[in-house]
Amino acid sequence: MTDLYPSRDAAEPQLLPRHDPVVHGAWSPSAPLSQAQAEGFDRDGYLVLEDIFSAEEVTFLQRQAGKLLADPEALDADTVITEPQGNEVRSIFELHTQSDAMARLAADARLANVARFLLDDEVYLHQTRLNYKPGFQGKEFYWHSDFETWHVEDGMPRMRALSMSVLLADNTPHNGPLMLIPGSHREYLTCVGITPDNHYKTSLRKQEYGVPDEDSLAQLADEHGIVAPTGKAGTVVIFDCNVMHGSNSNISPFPRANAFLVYNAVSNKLRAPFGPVTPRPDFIAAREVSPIAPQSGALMETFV
Ligand SMILES: O=C(O)CCC(=O)C(=O)O
Repeated sequence: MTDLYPSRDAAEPQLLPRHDPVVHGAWSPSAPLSQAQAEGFDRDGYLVLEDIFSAEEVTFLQRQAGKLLADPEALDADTVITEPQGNEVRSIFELHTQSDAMARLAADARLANVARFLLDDEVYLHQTRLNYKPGFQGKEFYWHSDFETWHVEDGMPRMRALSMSVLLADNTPHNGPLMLIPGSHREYLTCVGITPDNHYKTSLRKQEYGVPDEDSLAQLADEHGIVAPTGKAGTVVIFDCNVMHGSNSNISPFPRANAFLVYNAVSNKLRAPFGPVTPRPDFIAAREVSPIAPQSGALMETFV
């Protein structure tokens, strides 16, 4: 099989063309997004949805996230990642298998139907995680394209996946909100450096391979600028699998907690990794495909 998106196999980085659509579905008035929203996602590689959850639902989600963070020892130890220089929780993976409420969130029709439309397929969860940036201590996530890693390390064949970041705390300009380079999703920036086996053990704390080079990042940022969508808790930031993104550390006193739900098209399920590595474990990259059946109604309804 020809690899349309080779990376980490050459001495110099390259900006290669994207071979896949961004919006896979054809828009019609029955689509779960307006035409302007669909066009905006296509153009920019991200989209912000505000006020889709009620205040009660947001409080419910915040309580659920609080429970996970309050007792990480109750979770599968592999799924809890601490900060590079410390013991603070940085990420909790497999939210949807460790919290029924988070599974319900990921299956919610307000999110899952948008993913199904944008990817024009049934969808399943490739990865879910809670990224927590405690006040003063939360560290950055360096610039990257998710797809580059998912392709090389996990074997995701095509660009037919997206992430939804559900803000579980207000994201302000000060507490390390997600930053994106709008339009960068149209090119594929290859990275330099052979990936060591079991790279994930260190990369989840601090990425050292699959890291874009500074000259190319500067070129992309010069061309497209950088945005950092902010919003109150409950806001959802949807972003394409290949958009360049990252975030700064949080030296403000205000914690930032965002749930990331990664939806992949069922037809784009993982194969053997494209890089010379053993596949990453299932809690980071699901190999079993369980198509989501979208659920309607308030998030808490299932739990009363
Ligand atoms: O939490 C963030 O700000 C960025 C996270 C991210 O880029 C990722 O999880 O891939």
